[in-house]
Amino acid sequence: MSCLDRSGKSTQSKKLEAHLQKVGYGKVKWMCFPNRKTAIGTAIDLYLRRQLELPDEAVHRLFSANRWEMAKSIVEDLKAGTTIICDRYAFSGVAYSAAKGLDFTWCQSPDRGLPCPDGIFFLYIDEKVGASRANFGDERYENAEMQAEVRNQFKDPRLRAHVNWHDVDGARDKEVIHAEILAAVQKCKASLRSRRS
Ligand code: NYM
Ligand code: MG
Repeated sequence: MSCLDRSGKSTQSKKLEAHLQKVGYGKVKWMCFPNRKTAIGTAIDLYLRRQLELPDEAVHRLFSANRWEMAKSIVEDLKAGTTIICDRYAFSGVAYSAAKGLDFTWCQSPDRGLPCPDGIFFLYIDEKVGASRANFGDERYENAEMQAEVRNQFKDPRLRAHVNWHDVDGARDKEVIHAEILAAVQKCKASLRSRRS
């Protein structure tokens, strides 16, 4: 899932994971980026909490390196038949850095070659809705102006090219959103199955 801050993506990605586990979907794994637990993730966490200053280009590369740290294990899990649900991925990396003024194509380049998701859910909310939600403003980027620019970047067709992209209105009831995501996941699974058979 890809999104603005406080759009409910963590809630939704965990709800999806719980549902798939419950219905016996096979092995399901939830993960998130940034993964703040790795060495690179520790630096990213400090940066987001404003305890470390880094040039925009450097932090962009760190976010990407944080995904590459996990790439091998993601591929192994997928090969073993595990379904991976990911709370943010490379799409957030490009949208947030491009929102700061970095060149869009330059931002895409370090993520080239990472495993590509079967479906992407972009939960969009008005920046005012995000700002009214709990804890908004604690971290770097959590201000209405930046969120509006990030939202703009998420509309760029270069981000959505060649991927199975879904825009999801994040201002609605949690259960309504969950049902919409679930229906799309089932459709995506059916089409993957028919392509493989
Ligand atoms: N973020 C996240 C980036 O700027 N680049 C990235 O590659 C990724 C994965 O980190 N404001 C930003 C978006 C968020 C922040 O993410 C932390 P979260 O999901 O709010 O913990
Ligand atoms: Mg956040």
